[in-house]
Amino acid sequence: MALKNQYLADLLETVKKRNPGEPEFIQAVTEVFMSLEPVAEKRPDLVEAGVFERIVEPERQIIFRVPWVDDNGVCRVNRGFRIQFNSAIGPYKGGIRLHPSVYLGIIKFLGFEQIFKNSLTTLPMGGGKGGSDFDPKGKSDGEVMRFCQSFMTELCKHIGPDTDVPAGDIGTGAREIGYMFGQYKRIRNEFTGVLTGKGLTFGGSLARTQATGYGLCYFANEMLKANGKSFEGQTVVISGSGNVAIYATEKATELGAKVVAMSDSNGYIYDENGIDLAVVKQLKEVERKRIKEYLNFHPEAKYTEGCKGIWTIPCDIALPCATQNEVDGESAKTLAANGCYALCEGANMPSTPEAIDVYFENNMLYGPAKAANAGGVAVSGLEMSQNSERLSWTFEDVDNRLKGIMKEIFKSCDEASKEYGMEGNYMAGANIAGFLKVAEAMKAQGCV
Ligand code: NDP
Ligand code: 2IT
Repeated sequence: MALKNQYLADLLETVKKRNPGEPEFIQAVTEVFMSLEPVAEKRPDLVEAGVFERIVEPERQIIFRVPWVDDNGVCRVNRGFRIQFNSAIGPYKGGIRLHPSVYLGIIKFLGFEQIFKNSLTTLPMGGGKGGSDFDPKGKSDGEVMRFCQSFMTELCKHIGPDTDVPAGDIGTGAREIGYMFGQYKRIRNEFTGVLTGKGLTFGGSLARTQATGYGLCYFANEMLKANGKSFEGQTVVISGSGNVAIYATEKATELGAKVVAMSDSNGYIYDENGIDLAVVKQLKEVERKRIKEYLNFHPEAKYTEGCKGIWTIPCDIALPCATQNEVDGESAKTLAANGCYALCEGANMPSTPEAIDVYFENNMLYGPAKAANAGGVAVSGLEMSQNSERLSWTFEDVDNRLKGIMKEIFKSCDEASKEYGMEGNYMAGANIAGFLKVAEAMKAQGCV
């Protein structure tokens, strides 16, 4: 589908020319522009203020060398990134991805999405993202620590609790955040909430570990409720077996669903009795092993090599929680043909544009990432508040606030979709509602 609004179509061409070789970034911008066409028509003041031109250009892009010494004494080199995309409504905020596939285009698409997501949370956070092509898999704790220290040795010059507050993402969990926090504190000689997702003994928030997965289910629950459905008795397929997937499985199960499949980058398990989450937690959170080993505990389950086949498992609700573009048009068609009526995104941009078309063609309920997975960064925002007031709130308090925020996010998406004549299109609703708050702030602050 092409853009009908000439102004946005021309601007998209400029973005393509200015950012060659970054298909994921172009994909993210195209999707947002498609949703914003009615806004560009209705709000010439925002066009005049140059908001659209400015919002697609990062405020700052930092790329740096990350040298570290491996266990054999060999000097290794990775590339580090931090994209400070937009600070109109608050300090830059967003995770750090450590994965061999990381390059500028991935961090830019993630940073761009983060602007709108953070805006939707109702908390004062701008958009940013960072990462490296370092692969923590198969590395010793010592190697991971030396990498993290080297990464932070450069990054600490550019971040701060009122400037830019990184957090976890793929490959960055509590271990990595701990090492990075230690190095920041050592170099800057200050104990501040400069990172979120910290350990509970040094400023971390209760419920941050659970927040993205739980928040995803809270959002999905609102979407289901608004359409006369619920998780109760439903069969759910969840891709990934990392932080988001594990806590989505936990909450979906608590809400009455049966999760029958999970995956990692090697393959997927199908357990028709429902996934035994204690086994997955032990394998993934403690032992850092492959999902295939689930069979050692449940030989009656089935394991299949490769990721894509997970979407051929019949389900009512699908929750992709692994990575970008993991659901393509063909997988989406299979899901729909097998009776899947709702898909809610835990991962960032897990659906290709072709897949999204299929969801709408089949009247599936579609919960877009920016809204559905905002629970993680929302609780990061709550961690920042707790750090500022040097207090920590109870699990129940944080979880209740998270629930309230996800409810509010669903409401904003629903209302914006109605206001702009696209009722039930929560993707358009999320893009429009997320955009408008940032756009008003950018207009008010002038051409900066
Ligand atoms: P983790 O590193 O904890 O887990 C990632 C999971 O996805 C692993 O099971 C991993 O398998 C799988 N995976 C990663 N890359 C690929 C790939 N290229 N192909 C197939 N499988 C892959 O990360 P998170 O759970 O934190 O993140 C998952 C998704 O959720 C990401 O898209 C992230 O951006 C998004 N997200 C995360 C938030 C958070 O708070 N953590 C917040 C909002 C969104 P393997 O171990 O084999 O690599
Ligand atoms: O994609 C995301 O929202 C995250 N990885 C979480 C970011 C954060 O700052 O908690």
